[in-house]
Amino acid sequence: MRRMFTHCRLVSMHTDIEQADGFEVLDNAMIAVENGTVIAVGRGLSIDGFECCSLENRLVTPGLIDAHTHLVFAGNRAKEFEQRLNGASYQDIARAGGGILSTVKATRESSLEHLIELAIPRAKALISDGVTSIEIKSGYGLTVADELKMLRAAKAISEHVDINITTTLLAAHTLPPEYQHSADAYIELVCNEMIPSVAAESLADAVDVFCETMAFTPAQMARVFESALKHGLNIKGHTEQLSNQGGSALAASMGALSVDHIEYLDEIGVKALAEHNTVATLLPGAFYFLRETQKPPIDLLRAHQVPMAVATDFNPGTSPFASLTLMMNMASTLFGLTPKETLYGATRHAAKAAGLHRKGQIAVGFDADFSVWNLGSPAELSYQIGLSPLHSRYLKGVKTHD
Ligand code: DI6
Ligand code: FE
Repeated sequence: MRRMFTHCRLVSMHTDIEQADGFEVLDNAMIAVENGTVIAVGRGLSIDGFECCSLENRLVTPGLIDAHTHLVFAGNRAKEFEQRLNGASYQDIARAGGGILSTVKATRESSLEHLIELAIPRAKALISDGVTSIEIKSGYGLTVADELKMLRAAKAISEHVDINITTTLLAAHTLPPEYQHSADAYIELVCNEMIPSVAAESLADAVDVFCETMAFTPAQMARVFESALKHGLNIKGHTEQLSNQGGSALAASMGALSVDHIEYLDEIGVKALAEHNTVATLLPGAFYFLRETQKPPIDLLRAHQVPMAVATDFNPGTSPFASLTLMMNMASTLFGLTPKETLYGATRHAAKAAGLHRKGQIAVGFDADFSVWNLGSPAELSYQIGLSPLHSRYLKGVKTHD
């Protein structure tokens, strides 16, 4: 299939962020696609041998990428939202057996089919926001069978809706009740049984760990990462969300694709991200919903030129928000990112965070995943919320949504 998209107002995200202040919008641009891959971009390309498709002077961006979600789960945590507003903290609720563990209980009790059924409308909500790729984590199973069930459910979503999915094993999310007094034994289970099973069945692209006083120590995280790396999986961390444990620097030094949350990251940590080319993934939904006051160190991240991704962290406990453009808005209003930084965060840098080397830009050699918008300028993407400006989406050059 050779297809030429004409009349694009193109925001390719191909230019390095350091090189330009404002958005670069190329009017009347063309995108040539062969077998799902972009083979030429620019003005005045020859259309010989191409099937032509005019995008009618609409704004075209790379398909948005949500690089951090917990889209597969059962139950909801509205009660805890209420408890927090009555004075309990996220940590208090977790200590009392609620929090992540209440979602674990509901998820364990659900069949694979039911988990898929619950996840589909969440994926559709992201899709209607212009998302073409999502990363989905496990972490609400915490047994070999239930973690595999979650990953199978995550992968199956793409059989029902047009979306590209990457999966991450987050078995080290919290300590399951069966291991309450033997964290190291649980870590052994993760390293010696879960990671090998997941790798053998190609059920995950990466392995994640929640490194926090209420979860796992940096040393335990390092053991999980060593096993992941040995099995050829990427690594990434939930780090410095509620306190500074030094997890981000350790994860970066081991080659993590990204470290996520990072409200409590210090300059030593920021320097480690810069040195190891690790993406800083900002999750403003969790910051907002937990009414956190400590902001991630945006100025330091900028000063050290650390790429920043923006993601939903969609989950029932700390970020029940299935809208990436809302997160882009929050990254601006709560953390001070410019609209341009937020679009990099939801495209090019998100691709890097998710290990998607052929996505996130509209450029030669990249997958032809793009979103077409009824918008005047790219800055408007994170400006108005709830008005569904998406016109259409293309995955590998094929139209998938109107
Ligand atoms: N940090 C978070 O914000 C999510 N996981 C994590 O490690 C929350 C997960 C949940 O509360 O269900
Ligand atoms: Fe998360």
